[in-house]
Amino acid sequence: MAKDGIMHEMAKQTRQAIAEADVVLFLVDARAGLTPQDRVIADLLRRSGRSVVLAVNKAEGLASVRAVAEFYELGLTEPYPISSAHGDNVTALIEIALAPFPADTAAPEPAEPALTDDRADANAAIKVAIVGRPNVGKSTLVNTLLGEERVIAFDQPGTTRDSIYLDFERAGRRYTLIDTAGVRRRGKVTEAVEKFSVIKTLQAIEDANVVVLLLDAQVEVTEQDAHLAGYILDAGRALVVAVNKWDGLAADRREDVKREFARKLAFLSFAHHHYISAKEGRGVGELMHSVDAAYAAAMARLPTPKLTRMLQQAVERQQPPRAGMGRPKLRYAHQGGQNPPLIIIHGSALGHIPDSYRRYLEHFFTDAFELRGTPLRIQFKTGANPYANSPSRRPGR
Ligand SMILES: Nc1nc2c(ncn2[C@@H]2O[C@H](COP(=O)(O)OP(=O)(O)OP(=O)(O)O)[C@@H](O)[C@H]2O)c(=O)[nH]1
Ligand SMILES: [Mg+2]
Repeated sequence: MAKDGIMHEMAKQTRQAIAEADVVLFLVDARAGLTPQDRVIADLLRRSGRSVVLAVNKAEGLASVRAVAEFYELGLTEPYPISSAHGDNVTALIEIALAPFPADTAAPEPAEPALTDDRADANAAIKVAIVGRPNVGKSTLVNTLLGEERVIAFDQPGTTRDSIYLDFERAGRRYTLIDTAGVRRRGKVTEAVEKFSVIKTLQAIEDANVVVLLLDAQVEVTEQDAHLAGYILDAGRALVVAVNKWDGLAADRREDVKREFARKLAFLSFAHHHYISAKEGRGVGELMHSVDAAYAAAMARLPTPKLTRMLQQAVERQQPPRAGMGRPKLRYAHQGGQNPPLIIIHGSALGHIPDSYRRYLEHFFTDAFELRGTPLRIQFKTGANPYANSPSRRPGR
Protein backbone atom coordinates (compact mmCIF):
# COMPACT_ATOMS: atom_id res chain seq x y z
CA MET A 1 0.00 0.00 0.00
CA ALA A 2 1.06 3.65 -0.51
CA LYS A 3 3.97 4.92 1.61
CA ASP A 4 2.71 8.47 2.13
CA GLY A 5 0.01 10.86 1.01
CA ILE A 6 -3.70 10.46 1.54
CA MET A 7 -3.70 6.86 0.23
CA HIS A 8 -1.34 6.00 3.03
CA GLU A 9 -3.68 7.62 5.58
CA MET A 10 -6.62 5.70 4.14
CA ALA A 11 -4.71 2.42 4.33
CA LYS A 12 -3.86 3.20 7.96
CA GLN A 13 -7.54 3.70 8.77
CA THR A 14 -8.36 0.39 7.10
CA ARG A 15 -5.70 -1.48 9.10
CA GLN A 16 -6.98 0.11 12.31
CA ALA A 17 -10.55 -0.93 11.50
CA ILE A 18 -9.44 -4.51 10.82
CA ALA A 19 -7.51 -4.61 14.09
CA GLU A 20 -10.60 -3.50 16.04
CA ALA A 21 -13.16 -5.67 14.27
CA ASP A 22 -14.63 -8.97 15.46
CA VAL A 23 -15.51 -9.87 11.92
CA VAL A 24 -14.49 -8.30 8.61
CA LEU A 25 -16.75 -8.09 5.57
CA PHE A 26 -14.43 -8.09 2.58
CA LEU A 27 -16.21 -6.77 -0.48
CA VAL A 28 -14.97 -7.52 -4.00
CA ASP A 29 -16.48 -6.55 -7.35
CA ALA A 30 -17.89 -9.28 -9.60
CA ARG A 31 -17.86 -6.97 -12.63
CA ALA A 32 -14.26 -5.81 -12.19
CA GLY A 33 -13.07 -9.33 -11.38
CA LEU A 34 -10.13 -10.21 -9.17
CA THR A 35 -7.67 -7.29 -8.93
CA PRO A 36 -4.12 -7.01 -7.57
CA GLN A 37 -5.45 -4.85 -4.69
CA ASP A 38 -7.84 -7.64 -3.72
CA ARG A 39 -4.85 -9.94 -3.31
CA VAL A 40 -3.01 -7.40 -1.14
CA ILE A 41 -6.06 -6.97 1.10
CA ALA A 42 -6.65 -10.73 1.29
CA ASP A 43 -3.05 -11.13 2.41
CA LEU A 44 -3.51 -8.52 5.11
CA LEU A 45 -6.69 -10.21 6.29
CA ARG A 46 -5.15 -13.64 6.43
CA ARG A 47 -2.32 -12.31 8.60
CA SER A 48 -4.74 -10.41 10.84
CA GLY A 49 -6.31 -13.65 12.08
CA ARG A 50 -9.79 -12.02 12.00
CA SER A 51 -12.79 -13.97 10.89
CA VAL A 52 -13.54 -12.86 7.33
CA VAL A 53 -16.68 -13.03 5.21
CA LEU A 54 -15.96 -12.61 1.51
CA ALA A 55 -18.82 -10.96 -0.38
CA VAL A 56 -18.82 -10.66 -4.16
CA ASN A 57 -20.84 -7.55 -4.95
CA LYS A 58 -22.66 -6.53 -8.16
CA ALA A 59 -23.51 -10.17 -8.80
CA GLU A 60 -27.06 -9.43 -9.98
CA GLY A 61 -27.77 -10.93 -13.37
CA LEU A 62 -24.76 -13.23 -13.23
CA ALA A 63 -24.88 -16.97 -12.60
CA SER A 64 -23.71 -17.36 -8.98
CA VAL A 65 -21.11 -19.95 -9.84
CA ARG A 66 -19.54 -17.76 -12.47
CA ALA A 67 -19.70 -14.61 -10.35
CA VAL A 68 -17.71 -16.08 -7.51
CA ALA A 69 -15.42 -18.57 -9.29
CA GLU A 70 -12.23 -16.56 -9.57
CA PHE A 71 -12.38 -15.29 -5.99
CA TYR A 72 -11.68 -18.75 -4.57
CA GLU A 73 -8.11 -17.96 -5.50
CA LEU A 74 -7.90 -15.50 -2.59
CA GLY A 75 -7.77 -18.47 -0.26
CA LEU A 76 -10.27 -16.98 2.17
CA THR A 77 -13.68 -18.36 3.04
CA GLU A 78 -16.17 -19.35 0.39
CA PRO A 79 -17.09 -16.29 -1.74
CA TYR A 80 -20.70 -15.27 -1.39
CA PRO A 81 -22.51 -13.44 -4.23
CA ILE A 82 -24.61 -10.41 -3.33
CA SER A 83 -26.03 -7.25 -4.86
CA SER A 84 -25.92 -4.25 -2.55
CA ALA A 85 -27.81 -2.11 -5.03
CA HIS A 86 -30.64 -4.63 -5.39
CA GLY A 87 -30.46 -5.99 -1.85
CA ASP A 88 -29.99 -9.58 -3.11
CA ASN A 89 -28.63 -11.90 -0.40
CA VAL A 90 -27.70 -9.00 1.87
CA THR A 91 -29.74 -10.14 4.88
CA ALA A 92 -28.38 -13.67 4.51
CA LEU A 93 -24.87 -12.22 4.37
CA ILE A 94 -25.36 -10.39 7.66
CA GLU A 95 -26.60 -13.62 9.23
CA ILE A 96 -23.51 -15.46 8.03
CA ALA A 97 -21.28 -12.71 9.42
CA LEU A 98 -23.01 -12.75 12.81
CA ALA A 99 -23.37 -16.54 13.09
CA PRO A 100 -20.28 -16.96 15.34
CA PHE A 101 -21.78 -14.52 17.86
CA PRO A 102 -24.63 -16.01 19.88
CA ALA A 103 -27.57 -13.65 20.22
CA ASP A 104 -27.50 -13.49 24.02
CA THR A 105 -24.02 -11.93 24.07
CA ALA A 106 -25.08 -9.14 21.72
CA ALA A 107 -25.38 -5.69 23.25
CA PRO A 108 -28.95 -4.96 24.30
CA GLU A 109 -30.89 -2.55 22.14
CA PRO A 110 -30.80 0.86 23.80
CA ALA A 111 -34.23 1.75 25.13
CA GLU A 112 -35.96 4.63 23.38
CA PRO A 113 -35.72 7.60 25.72
CA ALA A 114 -39.12 8.82 26.82
CA LEU A 115 -39.40 12.41 25.68
CA THR A 116 -41.44 13.43 28.67
CA ASP A 117 -38.85 12.24 31.17
CA ASP A 118 -36.36 14.98 32.04
CA ARG A 119 -33.81 12.53 33.37
CA ALA A 120 -33.78 10.56 30.14
CA ASP A 121 -33.20 13.86 28.34
CA ALA A 122 -30.26 14.65 30.58
CA ASN A 123 -28.60 11.35 29.69
CA ALA A 124 -29.03 11.70 25.94
CA ALA A 125 -25.86 12.17 23.93
CA ILE A 126 -25.29 15.76 22.84
CA LYS A 127 -24.91 15.87 19.07
CA VAL A 128 -22.11 18.23 18.11
CA ALA A 129 -21.48 19.02 14.43
CA ILE A 130 -18.05 20.41 13.55
CA VAL A 131 -18.39 22.55 10.44
CA GLY A 132 -16.24 25.00 8.47
CA ARG A 133 -14.41 25.55 5.23
CA PRO A 134 -12.20 22.79 3.80
CA ASN A 135 -8.84 22.28 5.52
CA VAL A 136 -9.59 24.36 8.66
CA GLY A 137 -8.87 21.35 10.88
CA LYS A 138 -12.29 19.78 11.58
CA SER A 139 -11.07 16.19 11.39
CA THR A 140 -7.99 17.07 13.44
CA LEU A 141 -10.25 18.49 16.16
CA VAL A 142 -12.38 15.34 16.12
CA ASN A 143 -9.28 13.14 16.50
CA THR A 144 -7.96 15.29 19.34
CA LEU A 145 -11.26 15.04 21.18
CA LEU A 146 -11.41 11.28 20.72
CA GLY A 147 -7.76 10.89 21.70
CA GLU A 148 -6.97 8.79 18.66
CA GLU A 149 -6.79 9.03 14.88
CA ARG A 150 -10.32 8.06 14.11
CA VAL A 151 -10.86 10.05 10.93
CA ILE A 152 -8.45 11.15 8.23
CA ALA A 153 -6.94 14.60 8.69
CA PHE A 154 -4.76 15.69 5.82
CA ASP A 155 -3.39 18.88 4.33
CA GLN A 156 -5.63 18.83 1.31
CA PRO A 157 -9.06 20.50 1.04
CA GLY A 158 -11.85 18.01 0.49
CA THR A 159 -10.39 15.20 2.58
CA THR A 160 -13.68 14.49 4.34
CA ARG A 161 -16.48 13.81 1.86
CA ASP A 162 -19.36 12.67 4.03
CA SER A 163 -20.57 13.29 7.58
CA ILE A 164 -19.13 10.81 10.07
CA TYR A 165 -20.89 10.21 13.41
CA LEU A 166 -18.65 9.23 16.33
CA ASP A 167 -19.78 8.54 19.89
CA PHE A 168 -17.55 9.46 22.77
CA GLU A 169 -17.62 10.30 26.44
CA ARG A 170 -15.90 13.12 28.24
CA ALA A 171 -16.13 13.99 31.93
CA GLY A 172 -19.07 11.64 32.36
CA ARG A 173 -21.11 13.12 29.49
CA ARG A 174 -22.02 11.41 26.26
CA TYR A 175 -21.52 13.13 22.93
CA THR A 176 -21.95 12.25 19.30
CA LEU A 177 -19.41 14.19 17.28
CA ILE A 178 -20.20 14.77 13.63
CA ASP A 179 -17.17 15.35 11.43
CA THR A 180 -18.37 17.00 8.24
CA ALA A 181 -17.11 17.79 4.77
CA GLY A 182 -15.75 21.33 4.36
CA VAL A 183 -18.02 23.78 2.55
CA ARG A 184 -16.48 25.96 -0.19
CA ARG A 185 -17.77 29.07 -1.87
CA ARG A 186 -21.06 28.23 -3.48
CA GLY A 187 -20.14 29.31 -7.00
CA LYS A 188 -17.17 26.97 -6.97
CA VAL A 189 -19.09 23.85 -6.11
CA THR A 190 -19.63 22.14 -9.43
CA GLU A 191 -18.66 18.52 -9.00
CA ALA A 192 -21.55 16.24 -8.15
CA VAL A 193 -19.71 14.58 -5.28
CA GLU A 194 -18.98 17.96 -3.71
CA LYS A 195 -22.62 19.02 -3.97
CA PHE A 196 -23.50 15.82 -2.17
CA SER A 197 -20.90 16.68 0.51
CA VAL A 198 -22.41 20.12 1.07
CA ILE A 199 -25.91 18.70 1.39
CA LYS A 200 -24.68 16.20 3.98
CA THR A 201 -23.03 18.99 5.97
CA LEU A 202 -26.23 21.05 5.97
CA GLN A 203 -28.15 17.97 7.13
CA ALA A 204 -25.62 17.48 9.95
CA ILE A 205 -26.31 21.05 11.10
CA GLU A 206 -30.05 20.35 11.19
CA ASP A 207 -29.41 17.12 13.03
CA ALA A 208 -27.08 18.59 15.68
CA ASN A 209 -27.84 20.09 19.09
CA VAL A 210 -24.77 22.29 19.00
CA VAL A 211 -22.68 23.40 16.03
CA VAL A 212 -18.99 24.26 16.32
CA LEU A 213 -18.08 26.67 13.53
CA LEU A 214 -14.37 26.24 12.93
CA LEU A 215 -12.33 29.02 11.31
CA ASP A 216 -8.67 29.23 10.36
CA ALA A 217 -6.69 31.92 12.24
CA GLN A 218 -4.36 32.23 9.29
CA VAL A 219 -7.06 32.90 6.73
CA GLU A 220 -9.40 35.88 6.65
CA VAL A 221 -13.06 35.46 7.44
CA THR A 222 -14.80 35.15 4.10
CA GLU A 223 -18.23 35.45 2.68
CA GLN A 224 -18.42 31.66 2.79
CA ASP A 225 -17.89 31.60 6.58
CA ALA A 226 -20.62 34.20 6.95
CA HIS A 227 -22.90 32.21 4.67
CA LEU A 228 -22.41 29.05 6.68
CA ALA A 229 -22.95 30.97 9.93
CA GLY A 230 -26.17 32.34 8.46
CA TYR A 231 -27.35 28.84 7.74
CA ILE A 232 -26.63 27.77 11.33
CA LEU A 233 -28.58 30.79 12.59
CA ASP A 234 -31.54 30.06 10.33
CA ALA A 235 -31.57 26.49 11.58
CA GLY A 236 -31.75 27.95 15.11
CA ARG A 237 -28.84 25.86 16.31
CA ALA A 238 -26.77 26.57 19.40
CA LEU A 239 -23.32 27.67 18.32
CA VAL A 240 -19.73 27.86 19.50
CA VAL A 241 -17.15 29.64 17.36
CA ALA A 242 -13.59 28.30 17.35
CA VAL A 243 -10.66 29.95 15.59
CA ASN A 244 -8.15 27.16 14.93
CA LYS A 245 -4.43 26.94 14.13
CA TRP A 246 -3.71 29.56 16.80
CA ASP A 247 -0.34 27.85 17.30
CA GLY A 248 0.80 29.03 13.89
CA LEU A 249 0.27 32.72 14.73
CA ALA A 250 3.13 34.93 15.93
CA ALA A 251 2.45 36.20 19.46
CA ASP A 252 2.52 39.87 18.40
CA ARG A 253 -0.18 39.27 15.80
CA ARG A 254 -2.66 37.61 18.14
CA GLU A 255 -4.40 40.66 19.58
CA ASP A 256 -4.90 42.17 16.12
CA VAL A 257 -6.27 38.93 14.74
CA LYS A 258 -8.66 38.52 17.69
CA ARG A 259 -9.99 42.03 17.14
CA GLU A 260 -10.40 41.40 13.43
CA PHE A 261 -12.35 38.17 14.01
CA ALA A 262 -14.53 39.79 16.68
CA ARG A 263 -15.36 42.65 14.30
CA LYS A 264 -16.23 40.44 11.34
CA LEU A 265 -18.20 38.02 13.46
CA ALA A 266 -20.05 40.64 15.48
CA PHE A 267 -23.35 39.08 14.35
CA LEU A 268 -22.31 35.90 16.17
CA SER A 269 -21.60 37.66 19.46
CA PHE A 270 -24.35 35.59 21.13
CA ALA A 271 -21.97 32.62 20.91
CA HIS A 272 -18.80 31.93 22.87
CA HIS A 273 -15.59 32.36 20.87
CA HIS A 274 -12.41 30.33 21.42
CA TYR A 275 -8.91 30.51 20.00
CA ILE A 276 -7.58 26.99 19.82
CA SER A 277 -5.02 24.61 18.40
CA ALA A 278 -6.73 21.39 17.43
CA LYS A 279 -3.37 19.88 16.57
CA GLU A 280 -1.81 20.59 19.95
CA GLY A 281 -5.02 20.19 21.90
CA ARG A 282 -4.93 23.73 23.28
CA GLY A 283 -8.18 25.37 24.27
CA VAL A 284 -10.14 22.24 23.45
CA GLY A 285 -11.32 21.60 27.03
CA GLU A 286 -12.68 25.16 27.29
CA LEU A 287 -14.34 24.72 23.91
CA MET A 288 -16.21 21.68 25.22
CA HIS A 289 -17.33 23.66 28.30
CA SER A 290 -18.91 26.15 25.93
CA VAL A 291 -20.53 23.30 24.00
CA ASP A 292 -22.12 22.10 27.27
CA ALA A 293 -23.22 25.64 28.13
CA ALA A 294 -24.68 26.20 24.66
CA TYR A 295 -26.58 22.92 24.90
CA ALA A 296 -27.96 23.83 28.33
CA ALA A 297 -29.02 27.24 26.99
CA ALA A 298 -30.73 25.74 23.94
CA MET A 299 -32.67 23.31 26.14
CA ALA A 300 -33.39 25.73 29.01
CA ARG A 301 -36.82 25.77 30.61
CA LEU A 302 -38.03 29.27 31.32
CA PRO A 303 -40.77 29.44 33.96
CA THR A 304 -43.67 31.71 33.06
CA PRO A 305 -43.64 33.79 36.29
CA LYS A 306 -39.96 34.62 35.93
CA LEU A 307 -40.30 35.31 32.21
CA THR A 308 -43.14 37.73 32.87
CA ARG A 309 -41.19 39.41 35.68
CA MET A 310 -38.19 39.82 33.37
CA LEU A 311 -40.43 41.21 30.65
CA GLN A 312 -41.75 43.83 33.05
CA GLN A 313 -38.23 44.77 34.09
CA ALA A 314 -37.18 45.08 30.46
CA VAL A 315 -40.13 47.39 29.73
CA GLU A 316 -39.44 49.48 32.84
CA ARG A 317 -35.88 49.96 31.74
CA GLN A 318 -36.87 50.87 28.20
CA GLN A 319 -40.35 51.32 26.81
CA PRO A 320 -41.17 50.26 23.26
CA PRO A 321 -41.44 53.33 21.00
CA ARG A 322 -44.84 54.89 20.42
CA ALA A 323 -46.73 53.85 17.33
CA GLY A 324 -49.16 56.52 16.14
CA MET A 325 -51.57 57.39 18.95
CA GLY A 326 -50.58 54.72 21.39
CA ARG A 327 -47.78 52.59 22.64
CA PRO A 328 -47.58 48.80 22.29
CA LYS A 329 -48.31 47.08 25.62
CA LEU A 330 -46.31 44.01 26.56
CA ARG A 331 -48.25 42.18 29.25
CA TYR A 332 -46.83 38.75 29.90
CA ALA A 333 -44.61 36.06 28.40
CA HIS A 334 -44.32 32.28 28.30
CA GLN A 335 -42.04 29.78 26.67
CA GLY A 336 -43.27 28.37 23.36
CA GLY A 337 -40.43 25.94 22.60
CA GLN A 338 -36.87 24.79 23.06
CA ASN A 339 -33.79 24.35 20.89
CA PRO A 340 -33.81 27.26 20.26
CA PRO A 341 -35.81 28.79 23.12
CA LEU A 342 -38.92 30.54 21.86
CA ILE A 343 -40.47 33.27 24.00
CA ILE A 344 -44.03 34.26 23.24
CA ILE A 345 -45.03 37.71 24.41
CA HIS A 346 -48.69 38.67 24.72
CA GLY A 347 -50.09 42.19 24.74
CA SER A 348 -51.72 44.75 22.52
CA ALA A 349 -50.59 46.64 19.40
CA LEU A 350 -47.52 44.39 19.26
CA GLY A 351 -47.48 44.50 15.47
CA HIS A 352 -45.87 47.94 15.77
CA ILE A 353 -42.81 46.81 17.68
CA PRO A 354 -39.70 47.63 15.65
CA ASP A 355 -36.86 45.15 15.08
CA SER A 356 -34.50 47.21 17.22
CA TYR A 357 -36.79 46.70 20.23
CA ARG A 358 -37.10 42.99 19.49
CA ARG A 359 -33.29 42.78 19.54
CA TYR A 360 -33.20 44.74 22.81
CA LEU A 361 -35.55 42.15 24.35
CA GLU A 362 -33.51 39.26 22.96
CA HIS A 363 -30.37 40.64 24.62
CA PHE A 364 -32.24 41.30 27.84
CA PHE A 365 -33.60 37.73 28.08
CA THR A 366 -30.27 36.22 27.02
CA ASP A 367 -28.58 38.00 29.95
CA ALA A 368 -31.38 37.41 32.44
CA PHE A 369 -31.53 33.66 31.82
CA GLU A 370 -27.84 33.24 30.92
CA LEU A 371 -28.65 31.86 27.51
CA ARG A 372 -25.35 32.59 25.81
CA GLY A 373 -24.64 30.18 23.01
CA THR A 374 -28.11 29.75 21.57
CA PRO A 375 -30.13 32.00 19.33
CA LEU A 376 -33.36 33.12 20.93
CA ARG A 377 -36.65 33.66 19.19
CA ILE A 378 -39.38 36.04 20.22
CA GLN A 379 -42.91 35.94 18.91
CA PHE A 380 -45.49 38.65 19.61
CA LYS A 381 -49.15 37.80 20.05
CA THR A 382 -51.81 40.40 20.22
CA GLY A 383 -55.11 39.19 21.62
CA ALA A 384 -57.09 38.03 24.59
CA ASN A 385 -55.25 36.86 27.68
CA PRO A 386 -56.04 33.12 27.98
CA TYR A 387 -55.23 33.27 31.70
CA ALA A 388 -57.64 36.14 32.35
CA ASN A 389 -60.04 33.84 34.21
CA SER A 390 -57.48 31.99 36.29
CA PRO A 391 -56.35 34.40 38.99
CA SER A 392 -53.66 32.06 40.34
CA ARG A 393 -51.71 32.27 37.09
CA ARG A 394 -52.44 35.86 36.27
CA PRO A 395 -49.24 37.90 36.19
CA GLY A 396 -49.07 41.00 38.42
CA ARG A 397 -50.49 44.40 37.38
N1 LIG B 1 -0.76 24.44 12.65
C1 LIG B 1 -1.91 23.77 12.78
N2 LIG B 1 -2.32 22.97 11.77
C2 LIG B 1 -3.50 22.31 11.94
C3 LIG B 1 -4.28 22.46 13.11
N3 LIG B 1 -5.40 21.72 12.97
C4 LIG B 1 -5.30 21.12 11.76
N4 LIG B 1 -4.16 21.46 11.14
C5 LIG B 1 -3.68 20.99 9.82
O1 LIG B 1 -4.58 21.42 8.81
C6 LIG B 1 -4.66 20.42 7.76
C7 LIG B 1 -6.11 20.06 7.50
O2 LIG B 1 -6.64 19.39 8.62
P1 LIG B 1 -7.99 18.53 8.56
O3 LIG B 1 -8.31 18.20 9.96
O4 LIG B 1 -7.88 17.44 7.57
O5 LIG B 1 -9.00 19.63 7.99
P2 LIG B 1 -10.58 19.47 7.67
O6 LIG B 1 -11.23 20.73 8.11
O7 LIG B 1 -11.10 18.22 8.22
O8 LIG B 1 -10.55 19.44 6.08
P3 LIG B 1 -11.67 18.82 5.05
O9 LIG B 1 -12.01 17.46 5.50
O10 LIG B 1 -10.96 18.84 3.74
O11 LIG B 1 -12.82 19.76 5.03
C8 LIG B 1 -3.81 19.25 8.25
O12 LIG B 1 -2.55 19.31 7.62
C9 LIG B 1 -3.69 19.47 9.74
O13 LIG B 1 -2.52 18.93 10.30
C10 LIG B 1 -3.80 23.31 14.16
O14 LIG B 1 -4.38 23.48 15.22
N5 LIG B 1 -2.61 23.93 13.92
MG1 LIG C 1 -11.96 16.57 7.35
